[in-house]
Amino acid sequence: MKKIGLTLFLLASLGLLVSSAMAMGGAPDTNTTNNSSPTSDKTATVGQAGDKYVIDDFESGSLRAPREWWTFDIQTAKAVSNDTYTGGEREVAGQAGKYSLLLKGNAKNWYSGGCGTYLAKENLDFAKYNALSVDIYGNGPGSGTIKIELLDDDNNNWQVEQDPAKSYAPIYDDKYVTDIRVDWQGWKRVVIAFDDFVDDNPGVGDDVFNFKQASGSGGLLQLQVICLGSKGDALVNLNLDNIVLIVED
Ligand SMILES: [Ca+2]
Ligand SMILES: [Ca+2]
Ligand SMILES: [Ca+2]
Repeated sequence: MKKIGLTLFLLASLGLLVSSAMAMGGAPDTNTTNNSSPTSDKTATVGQAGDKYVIDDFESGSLRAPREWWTFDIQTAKAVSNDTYTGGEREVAGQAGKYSLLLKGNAKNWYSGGCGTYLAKENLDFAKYNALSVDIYGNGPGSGTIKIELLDDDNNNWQVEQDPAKSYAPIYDDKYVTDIRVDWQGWKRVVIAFDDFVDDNPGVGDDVFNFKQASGSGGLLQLQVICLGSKGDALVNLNLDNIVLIVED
């Protein structure tokens, strides 16, 4: 299994090589019309909300504002109406609001592309959070696997420098990853403690979670989501919503 995982990762990295030139291009702003959502009372939230930090709930219906996402390689990455995404855990479905992020596309050599966003802002410290919560709508077995990446700033410049010769791997900063295999139908909330993320580049960065803004470091800089097929050429088809940094007991 280890070998398969490694191969998967290498293939995914290979795909990133092709992708990264476009990675900062931002998402196509696609029209999504929706006038009759049953949960239309929900208002858009991005940012601090009580003891949570909402990275995005997609209620603006846009990947450009208030939060800007870049997308790469994936055939479809856009905010879509939740009208047809209603099943699964009742509480989670009830909190999905009007829109979620659809990630859909055929994998090539397992890799199907993805999206990312820059999180760091002056005087916004993520150090108190210890887990990531994300609501995921699956379409049953084989919906795909998402690799969530968190990158911190170890050389104090508020940027992630990448090496084009090494699949755009970070040169100075840590990358922490976790994989979520989506094989369920409907909405489900997945909570991953930061402790369960794995350092993807031991020896690069300082190999410590430095999500705090300190000594010139921007702390936690960015989040990326990479989509992988359940088979080498499988269709990835899932939705993300309510991507939130939380404090877990
Ligand atoms: Ca939503
Ligand atoms: Ca840096
Ligand atoms: Ca670090």
